[in-house]
Amino acid sequence: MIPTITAFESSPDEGQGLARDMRVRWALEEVGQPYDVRLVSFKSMKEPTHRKLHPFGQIPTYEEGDLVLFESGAIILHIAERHAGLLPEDANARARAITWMFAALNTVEPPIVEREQVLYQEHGKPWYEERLPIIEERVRARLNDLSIRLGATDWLDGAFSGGDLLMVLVLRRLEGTGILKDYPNLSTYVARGEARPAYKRAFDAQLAVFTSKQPGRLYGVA
Ligand code: GTB
Repeated sequence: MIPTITAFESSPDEGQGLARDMRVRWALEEVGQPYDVRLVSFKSMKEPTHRKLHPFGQIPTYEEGDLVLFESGAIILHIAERHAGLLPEDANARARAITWMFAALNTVEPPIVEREQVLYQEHGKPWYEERLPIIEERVRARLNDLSIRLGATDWLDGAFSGGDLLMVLVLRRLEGTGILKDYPNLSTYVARGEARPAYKRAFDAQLAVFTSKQPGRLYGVA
């Protein structure tokens, strides 16, 4: 059965793969599962039809027959459990890979998202100048520990897994901030993820949503 996912009709990042449908697209590409995409507007996401799929009125969602899922982490885990390619066979290695999925979402991503929120929503507030460096320090503390753990290895725990998929995309949110370059092995790790053919297919697919809407722009031609 071909699953259907939802994605932004008009993503604020203009197709740079920062919206969370990218996680689902990449996972599906890694396991070789074709998928359909339903694009949703910001308005339609908040309407009852979409809220039946996603209680919080967000993307991504995942529909497969009778099954409807939301939360990108849960969707990746579902895909990884049903297809080879994102979780090891060995039970303990599998549990560790799942642990890294949670670490990406629960430990590394929160300060990164909080930093973005301070930057975009609290700019100009009286506390802004004081608060930003505090949050950046929290981000750096996580990156420092992650960098030490990753060391000189290619992936977090043996072969590439769903944990790496989520971690690479979480770290990508820091691209362009200048923070990641202070952790060379993490920069290389992100580049390694981005070099995977499945990543490229997923990236191109979500970018095509943006480029196809730009008059005079050809897909793949900036
Ligand atoms: N915990 C949920 C999950 O992991 O699935 C979070 C889902 C979520 O935040 N969805 C966002 C959304 O639907 C899109 S990904 N937002 C609309 C709303 O809440 O009304 C977050 C996102 C959006 C855009 C960019 N960007 O343009 O750079 C980056 C990240």
